Amino acid sequence: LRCRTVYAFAREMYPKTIKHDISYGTAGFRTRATDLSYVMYRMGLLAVLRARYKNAVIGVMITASHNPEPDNGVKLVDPMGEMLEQSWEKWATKIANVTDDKLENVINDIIAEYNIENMNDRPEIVIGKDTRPSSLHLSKAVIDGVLAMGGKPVDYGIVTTPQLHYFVVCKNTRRAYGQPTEDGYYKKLTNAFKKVRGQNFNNGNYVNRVLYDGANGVGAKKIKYLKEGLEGSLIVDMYNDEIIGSGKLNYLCGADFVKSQQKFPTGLPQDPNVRCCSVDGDADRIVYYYLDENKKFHLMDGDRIATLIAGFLKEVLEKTGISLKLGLVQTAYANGASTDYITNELKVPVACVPTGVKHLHHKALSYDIGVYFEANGHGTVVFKNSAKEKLRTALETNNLSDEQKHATERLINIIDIINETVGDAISDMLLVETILHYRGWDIKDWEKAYTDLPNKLLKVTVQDRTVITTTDAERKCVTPEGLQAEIDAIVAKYPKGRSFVRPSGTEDVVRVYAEASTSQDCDKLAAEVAKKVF
Ligand code: NG1
Ligand code: ZN
Repeated sequence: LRCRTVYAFAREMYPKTIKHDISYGTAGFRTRATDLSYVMYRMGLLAVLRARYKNAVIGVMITASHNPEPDNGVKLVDPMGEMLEQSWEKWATKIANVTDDKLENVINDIIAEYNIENMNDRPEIVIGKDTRPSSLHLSKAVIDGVLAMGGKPVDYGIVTTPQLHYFVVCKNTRRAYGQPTEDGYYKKLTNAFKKVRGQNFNNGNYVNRVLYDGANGVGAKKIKYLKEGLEGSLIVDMYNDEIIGSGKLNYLCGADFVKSQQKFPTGLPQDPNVRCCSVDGDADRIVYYYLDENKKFHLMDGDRIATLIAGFLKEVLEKTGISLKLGLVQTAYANGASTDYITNELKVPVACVPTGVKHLHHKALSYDIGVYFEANGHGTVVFKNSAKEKLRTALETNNLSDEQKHATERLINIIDIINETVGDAISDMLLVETILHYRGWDIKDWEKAYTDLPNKLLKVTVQDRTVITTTDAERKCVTPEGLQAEIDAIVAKYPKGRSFVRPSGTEDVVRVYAEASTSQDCDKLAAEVAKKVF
């Protein structure tokens, strides 16, 4: 009977209306919201199958992050907060593209492939959505899919992507990670933050006030609750908080706008030397920035957040006297100056992996403490369970000096400020603020660590972007044959030049990245390489 419901619903309520295929990429499915109803229904079905196979709670997040408001998207969240395992991405793509009359076959194929026998189990599927007007009916489609397949939908309503990851992990760890409620999330973060900050809210050049650009999305909605928990320890002045239906989501504001345009967003007061930050449309990315006395814009992107965090963790770790392996993970888009600084000044091991959070997260887990950030501001810190254990045991055995004890306590509290399940703009903001406060730094002090090399990111539209394939963490092209040699020859002409091209995983474009010692050179380098791709 259940199966009949699955297919009857599919045909009658959520017929496949779009002929062209879509594919489950680095950010799940993402396209115009009007094309997504049947995809959402089918993702509800798939989530239940995945949950039965893993015997765990699975998450479904409805969002198109930094894309314009009329777009939407969906991604599945695996039991420990990871992105959907790669081997299931192809099933997501298959189930989304099959015609209504063949849907049953694909579902049977998945059941057979993974030998799913517990088809009567009713696993929980945790569902969240961003503030896009389309998210409401799309989440209903997911819920219908979950119900039709016999799962139990748990609808968290409008939440940030990282909140949803947090709920999934809380549920799958039987609350060891925290309470699976929004209130539990805010309490965990703000309690740890206040503990580390202590009674002195300001310190040296640090003042406890930040201007916050909510991108007119969920990040604006949620900061209101966070602020209550902060109890004045940090003053978050919010801007761009016109939420549902304003049509302004991510428009001329938000982390993606600020990073890719390298511009101050609209909607914030242009006061000189004031610390500002912007989050994106689902609040999983953050960048900091300020305008100087001459209105010149200065950006502190994901690379700079990563180096701030890694430098701090290294110092505190040394003070604990406990030996744990700290490492940092970047992608090819990290500014070369940041990589030099981490290697030569911080002397922290740094790895480079292909674009996409799943690659960064995975690599970070190979360290005891792994810091990972994409240049665009998506990142977090992950701690191995054994590392946490080691810190706690050291504290309990009580043979630490006072300095070692304070450092160990500090580190343990800081773990609770961090959302380890995925990059989280709100948690990252609290972490950055904690470190700046600890150091007594204003935003200019922070910027002094190193100087970014001028850099440029271009999009080139080509007939078929898949003809470009890459290796060496996307830094070198394998095909088309000869392209890499041409890029090498161009790059060699520019001091400190670096450039690479790769097909985007989220848009139908090829991305061209370039950096060089001057912005004129950088522009020329990017243009020359782009010409070779076109
Ligand atoms: P693509 O479109 O594959 O470059 C973009 C970002 C990634 C990541 C994903 C997912 C850049 C250059 N690329 O991927 O870092 O955030 O979107 O949202 O920023
Ligand atoms: Zn996002």
